[in-house]
Amino acid sequence: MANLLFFFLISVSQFLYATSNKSPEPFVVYLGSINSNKDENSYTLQASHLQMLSNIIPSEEKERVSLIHSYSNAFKGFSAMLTEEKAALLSGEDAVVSVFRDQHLQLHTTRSWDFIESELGLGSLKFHQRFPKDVIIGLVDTGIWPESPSFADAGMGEIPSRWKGVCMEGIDFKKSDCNKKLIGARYYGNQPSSIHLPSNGTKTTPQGSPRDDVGHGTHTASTAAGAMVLNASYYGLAHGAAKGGSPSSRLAMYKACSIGGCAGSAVLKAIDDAVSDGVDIISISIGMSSMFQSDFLSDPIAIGAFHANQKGVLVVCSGGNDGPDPYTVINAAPWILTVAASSIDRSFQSSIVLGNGNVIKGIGINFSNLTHSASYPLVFGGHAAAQGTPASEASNCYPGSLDSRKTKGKIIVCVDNDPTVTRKIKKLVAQDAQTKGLILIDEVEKGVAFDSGSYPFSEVGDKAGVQILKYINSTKNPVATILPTVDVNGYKPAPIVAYFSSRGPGGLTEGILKPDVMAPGVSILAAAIPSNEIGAVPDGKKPSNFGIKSGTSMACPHVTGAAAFIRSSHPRWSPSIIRSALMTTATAWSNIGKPLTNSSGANANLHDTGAGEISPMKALRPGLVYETTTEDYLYFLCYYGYKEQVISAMAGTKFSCPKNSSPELITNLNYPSISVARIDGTKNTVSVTRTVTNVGPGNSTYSVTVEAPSGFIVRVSPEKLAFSKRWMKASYQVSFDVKGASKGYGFGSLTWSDGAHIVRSGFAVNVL
Ligand SMILES: *[C@@H]1O[C@H](CO)[C@@H](O)[C@H](O)[C@H]1NC(C)=O
Ligand SMILES: *[C@@H]1O[C@H](CO)[C@@H](O)[C@H](O)[C@H]1NC(C)=O
Ligand SMILES: *[C@@H]1O[C@H](CO)[C@@H](O)[C@H](O)[C@H]1NC(C)=O
Ligand SMILES: *[C@@H]1O[C@H](CO)[C@@H](O)[C@H](O)[C@H]1NC(C)=O
Ligand SMILES: *[C@@H]1O[C@H](CO)[C@@H](O)[C@H](O)[C@H]1NC(C)=O
Ligand SMILES: *[C@@H]1O[C@H](CO)[C@@H](O)[C@H](O)[C@H]1NC(C)=O
Ligand SMILES: CC(=O)N[C@H]1CO[C@H](CO)[C@@H](O)[C@@H]1O
Repeated sequence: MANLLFFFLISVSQFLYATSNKSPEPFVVYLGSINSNKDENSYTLQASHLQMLSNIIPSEEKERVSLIHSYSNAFKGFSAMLTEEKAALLSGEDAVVSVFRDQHLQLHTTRSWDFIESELGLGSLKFHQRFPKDVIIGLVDTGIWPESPSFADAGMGEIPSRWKGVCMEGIDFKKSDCNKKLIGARYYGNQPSSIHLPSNGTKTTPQGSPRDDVGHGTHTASTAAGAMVLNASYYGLAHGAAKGGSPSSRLAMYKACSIGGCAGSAVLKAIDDAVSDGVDIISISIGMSSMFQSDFLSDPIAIGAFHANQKGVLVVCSGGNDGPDPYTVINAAPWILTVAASSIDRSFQSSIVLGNGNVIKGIGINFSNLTHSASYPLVFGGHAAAQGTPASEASNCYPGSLDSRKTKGKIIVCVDNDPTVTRKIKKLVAQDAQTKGLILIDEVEKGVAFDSGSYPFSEVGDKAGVQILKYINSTKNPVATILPTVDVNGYKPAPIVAYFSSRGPGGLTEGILKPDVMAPGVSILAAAIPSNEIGAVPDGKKPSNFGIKSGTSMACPHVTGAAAFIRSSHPRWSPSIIRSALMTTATAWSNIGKPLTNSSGANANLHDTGAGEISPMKALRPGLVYETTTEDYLYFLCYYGYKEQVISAMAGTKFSCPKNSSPELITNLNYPSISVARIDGTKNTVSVTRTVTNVGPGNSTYSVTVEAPSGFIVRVSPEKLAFSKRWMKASYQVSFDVKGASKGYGFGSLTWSDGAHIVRSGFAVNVL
């Protein structure tokens, strides 16, 4: 089904291309690495980009206007308005690696899940600020609200001299809005107004300012590195000290996105600038839809991240919100740290008291003024249909389906059979029908608390839903009330995989196990822009400085913060060492000591969780790490099937692929996890090589244990690895014998330990 839809959309879009090839559209022309031997710099490169354009477009004047961005810092290329025909001409040139349509990327938080609350996952860990090393985090996002207390710079030292970034002024944004915490801010002109938007944005974005008018960038930035703010809460909920994962780190905001999303060409420019400004880590909570996954060479985030990585900059990305179907994870290139989202151990309960005395634990955030003592008539939406409307629509709280004479002053119960009508819309429909409150029955979404502002709301699962409907059936005058929201800490089990979190395997290659790790992404409290939405601010209160949001967008900056924390203590560690440390120390267990589960309570697998929930403290001392070099990634590109000429352009130097390059070899990339894309029935075994580097005590001996799925015989050779000094490397082989295994993916892990360190690698093996 998913595949059919995929092909259908591809052919529709091809049809659209065919009909619109006459008018110019934004394209990205990617030219590979900068060759410093050839005296390539910003000036010479921009001139050569214009030259390339003028060679194919006759008029001098026109091409100047049509150049949108010139990329000349971390890699080279440009974006420009081109017709399909000119784009095809350019892609035939020797110097050109790839030419692709500028794409529309999405923010990885969804409006329908909007705000929710909780203490910051990492903020709750007691991070010490004793590590002096400055780490600079760059975020490619919707901008920043500099007045937020999370971006105060009290106690921060001088800005490191290696910083070359700027604080751009713009509408409602002054140089003085930057400080020693927020050290840089840039914005990019071509927000995707020229690109087709999926829907009509509700707000107009002032163009030309680093200021955040969406709230996404402010939230992610404060999650990664917000200063400690005492007494933070969302109108009293989730009260406590809020701070980012690495409160001592600096922030630089690269605003390439607005409420409608981001232009890929602007995201590329943002990465190009961030690398040359001197950031250490780039955090990107955006991406393309999993329906339109592009090849690595036409994916702006993959291209930008490749070159950032080449320059020693770690790129952390959200994996997307298109779960729980498989093959939905994006930003899954092997040089990216890809993040899945989990719940945390906090829940927002908004209990429902039925007239028969039963109390049902619902989930929701409300700031209503209903009182404990009074109760209100209860009505099922399906029993309150407007004339001529099917009960099935009314039971779903569809727009226009309710008869307000039957609902006025009552609490209404609706089901959620149709994901196209969001909770926000159902709430508006119920409010419009003059109801007192809404009880929504939704097994899947109930795990992600919905913020209904000042309107009473609670959400329950199927079981509790049946109980409520039975009660309504059982009596002539059913009544109920919705009790105040309370935040429940120590909620168990936690973490669990968020239902929306995108799942592996990756659509482009199954030879790399993705996502990499999981981090909190449900009901996250972090800095917000002041809300001007009607009904969002409780009566008599000032708009909150904090807000609650959900999405892999929120999970990504938790990992960014954790990575900054590790880097501040190990300034020499490369991006791949930091990733390995976070992966091999991640936990696969919940707070009840059981394996991680998904939101329906079934055991989660590695395509849901990656290596598991990050444990930043343990990641400081991983013992052994799997290093992956730029050269390894170039081999990956060979195995994936690109031409040597293309790979050489990306490398910035002549690169030769092995003769026998084939996709099966991707499994041998020295990654901290293992994925075997296919073992066919005739071969039965496959052997994989890995090399570990000792970053722990010099003199240590590790031995291996394996957890294998039934029917698998997994052998590791050698079974012991002895190290006599730090940075010493050792290799081992794993063989998977699947003669007795059932078809499909089997999951397991192998763990090296010296008694003090536990170095765990998950494996996924697909038996055909
Ligand atoms: C978007 O909204 C604007 C103004 O509200 C309107 O002129 C335009 O036609 C709308 N576009 C689409 C695609 O609906
Ligand atoms: C926190 O807020 C409470 C009431 O909102 C107030 O009484 C208290 O003094 C505040 N504490 C700090 C440290 O600001
Ligand atoms: C709650 O507030 C609304 C207006 O915000 C008011 O119309 C209503 O009467 C109030 N209800 C109670 C029970 O106080
Ligand atoms: C409630 O009663 C209706 C018929 O009156 C029936 O169709 C429905 O299944 C009942 N619901 C429950 C939950 O018992
Ligand atoms: C949880 O996992 C089970 C077993 O794999 C699956 O049937 C179910 O659909 C999953 N639920 C979600 C929400 O992913
Ligand atoms: C390393 O460990 C071995 C065995 O525990 C011990 O014999 C040896 O002296 C140690 N070497 C160093 C340099 O600590
Ligand atoms: C119905 C009701 O009592 N509303 C509650 C909504 O949540 C706030 C915050 O917890 C409570 O103060 C209200 O009483």
